[in-house]
Amino acid sequence: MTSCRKHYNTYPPKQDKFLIHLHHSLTAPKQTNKHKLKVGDQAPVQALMADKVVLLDVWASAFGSRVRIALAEKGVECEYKEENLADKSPLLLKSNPVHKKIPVLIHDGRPICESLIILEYIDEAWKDKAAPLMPQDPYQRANARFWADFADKKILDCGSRIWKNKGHASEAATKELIENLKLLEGELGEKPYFGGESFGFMDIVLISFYSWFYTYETHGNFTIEKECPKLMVWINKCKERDSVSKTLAVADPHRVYHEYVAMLKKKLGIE
Ligand SMILES: N[C@@H](CCC(=O)N[C@@H](CS)C(=O)NCC(=O)O)C(=O)O
Repeated sequence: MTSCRKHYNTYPPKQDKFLIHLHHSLTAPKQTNKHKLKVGDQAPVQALMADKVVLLDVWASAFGSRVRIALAEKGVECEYKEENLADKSPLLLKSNPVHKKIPVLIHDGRPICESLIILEYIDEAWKDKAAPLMPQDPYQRANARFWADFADKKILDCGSRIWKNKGHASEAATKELIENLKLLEGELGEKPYFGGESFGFMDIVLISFYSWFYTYETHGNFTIEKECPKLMVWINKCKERDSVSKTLAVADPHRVYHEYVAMLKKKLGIE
């Protein structure tokens, strides 16, 4: 528990430009035309409060990473608050009293929970800021939601069973994960991105797990490159984007393995 607390408290590291950017963006709010204060302005505080965005998160979380990627895609600045899951803040408990989990996005004082719901919220709340993340066609939107739900149900579950177990249980989980990744690769097909020509919702959902792929590959003794070469091409294409590369620089796959998973294993008493 102590090492866990120490671990969380050391984050974000001072040199982390991305998070410092997120933090500074709130302490020095941009004076957009909409919020520029004029002499005689009756509601300066509300003007500065408008579009106040806070993210309760944990650096290694795939669910949190996807929110950070979506915010970056939309160019939305936020105040980042690193949570200690071993000692959750009153703000987290108040903002997500049902699940008590990160990520939570707080927009103008109103909390939004569950990462997939947060992604759709970001897309709708800042629809004029950048290209839509969700497909425009209702059928394709339903399809994107189906695969996002599939990824969330299968990847974390198989991945966790890989590194939490040994022997047959770990091998079975590895086999299952590879089968699921192949299904996702099949859905991608020959398209550059899941939604077609442009990076969007389902890409954000799946690439957020990349931080954990190194852990799954190392424990499961396989490589995605060999098992799912087309998925690997897609991964590399996603990593070319600023939103993804900056997020993955924080949730670095090696750091997740050596620091975060090592901490969890110690906590769970796994050798
Ligand atoms: N379905 C949730 C999952 C979020 C989740 O599992 N968060 C974990 C960290 S990655 C958490 O906050 N766990 C704290 C707990 O279970 O007490 C989402 O998509 O946001």
